[in-house]
Amino acid sequence: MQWSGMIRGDNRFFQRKKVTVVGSGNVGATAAFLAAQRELADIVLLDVVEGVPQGKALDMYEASPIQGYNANILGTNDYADTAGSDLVIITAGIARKPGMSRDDLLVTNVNIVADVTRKIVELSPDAILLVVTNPLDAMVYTAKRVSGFPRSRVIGMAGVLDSGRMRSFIAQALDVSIEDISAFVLGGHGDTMVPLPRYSTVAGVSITELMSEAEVAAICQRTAQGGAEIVQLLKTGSAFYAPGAAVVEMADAILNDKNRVLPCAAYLEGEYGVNGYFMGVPCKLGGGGMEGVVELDLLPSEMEAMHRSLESVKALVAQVDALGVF
Ligand code: A3D
Repeated sequence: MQWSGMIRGDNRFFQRKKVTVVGSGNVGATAAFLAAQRELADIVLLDVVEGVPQGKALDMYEASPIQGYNANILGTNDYADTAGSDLVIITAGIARKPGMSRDDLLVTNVNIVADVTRKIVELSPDAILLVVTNPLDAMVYTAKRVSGFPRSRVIGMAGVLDSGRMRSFIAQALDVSIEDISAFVLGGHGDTMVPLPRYSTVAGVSITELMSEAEVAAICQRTAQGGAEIVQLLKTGSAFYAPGAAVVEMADAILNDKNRVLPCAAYLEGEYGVNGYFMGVPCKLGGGGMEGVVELDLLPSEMEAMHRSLESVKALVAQVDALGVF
């Protein structure tokens, strides 16, 4: 058999959209694998550790004929390979272990995220940055400050994961399909996150009409502690399957310009009475990134919970500012 006029080698790579995943640990590798399986883009997996991104990328590529997906996956330690990325997912940093809160990671991770962001934006000035590293609200703030990108192109992942956890607990409690459940968890990605039962529904019916107050409260409590529950069980690190899936849900909305309405950490400019901080709010997510904030009519008690959560975000941001990394 003979082919003519074929484009080969380097020219063939990156005809699709290009996604870089920085950090080839648990979340990064899971997100890369899920994104490849959905054929969202060609993927560059980068890490500081030599061999690991290369090994994981090759392993994923070797799974492609078995699973039947077309995506090039490159593992690297060299930022030159990330040039011209459309979307960059930042998962680099340390994860928590039992007894640690997300906030305990701040000092180590702020330097890592600042360094990664500097190197990424130099070679991908038009990219959309999707930050995952914890403490999320402070790390996405760091990426915004360092990159100088508009708010549409710096987004944090947290709400999709937290809402996913809430949806799974609702499905279990009511014994109904996860397909008919939606949920919204807003606020910061910490113990003060704000699950919104009124806006969490089964086939459009609020769970406040389907469960007792005590059952709703138990679900909200388990949602807010969802990350710690997994850390307690794993003992060596934190969750990665659901976080990886949440990242890919957002990547899909962006790369395929879906205009989904998803809870994301967005830089607020007056919405919800917040100015100059990242908070989890419903956003329109499409080809331009964070294309708009959806302002829900919150009850005074819900608004109070948002502002309590804002206080913890502010405390984290003050710590970042005090470290003088910018
Ligand atoms: P882990 O499996 O330890 O992977 C982190 C990876 O980052 C490792 O492979 C490191 O080698 C790599 N790394 C460290 N420094 C650098 C650097 N300067 N440049 C490039 N790579 C580097 O952790 P994980 O994947 O489980 O978690 C990663 C981060 O995501 C942690 O901070 C977690 O807390 C966070 N996380 C956030 C959520 C949210 O919902 C926001 C969920 C799950 C995990």
